[in-house]
Amino acid sequence: MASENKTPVAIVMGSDSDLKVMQSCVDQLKAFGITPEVRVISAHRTPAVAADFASSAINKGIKVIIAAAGMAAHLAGAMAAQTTLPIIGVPVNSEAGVGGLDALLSTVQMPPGVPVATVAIGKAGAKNAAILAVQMLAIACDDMAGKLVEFKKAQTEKVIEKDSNLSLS
Ligand code: RP5
Repeated sequence: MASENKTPVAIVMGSDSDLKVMQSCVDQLKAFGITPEVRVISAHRTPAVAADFASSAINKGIKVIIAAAGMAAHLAGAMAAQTTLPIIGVPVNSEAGVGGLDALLSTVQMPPGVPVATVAIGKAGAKNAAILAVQMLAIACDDMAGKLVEFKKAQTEKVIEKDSNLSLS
């Protein structure tokens, strides 16, 4: 699903099998009015494409890269190695993995000087990656900042409603 449109957020995934997790990231970004560029790029299977994508991202107007992978999840780190853009890493619990802990450690344990902002394993992390990306964009965008305020307000109201509707059996 490569997009020609100029968008501030790119999502890269190590495999199309990661999309079942990353769809929640796409959906959350769309809820904020952002249609991300989405690519399948692998640090191990297509390393040259990964390096080229990361090193040319700034010139395409991308502001944040979200990178998701499972198993030996080096994609976010491979992105961070090639760009000064902020990279958000999403560890994926892939079928062949060991519960996502493999991907979490591979993503988060970056050497000093090459940070990856790592979120939780799986769909919760994928959703948070989208929100974190919007928070980064909101630093320089009042429109996004306003949408975040509305998002938080709606989230708070939902929990308050659940609290008042709680019925125990
Ligand atoms: C990783 O290996 C991918 O990110 C995926 O989570 C995992 C398995 O990939 P497939 O065998 O499903 O393509 O690189």
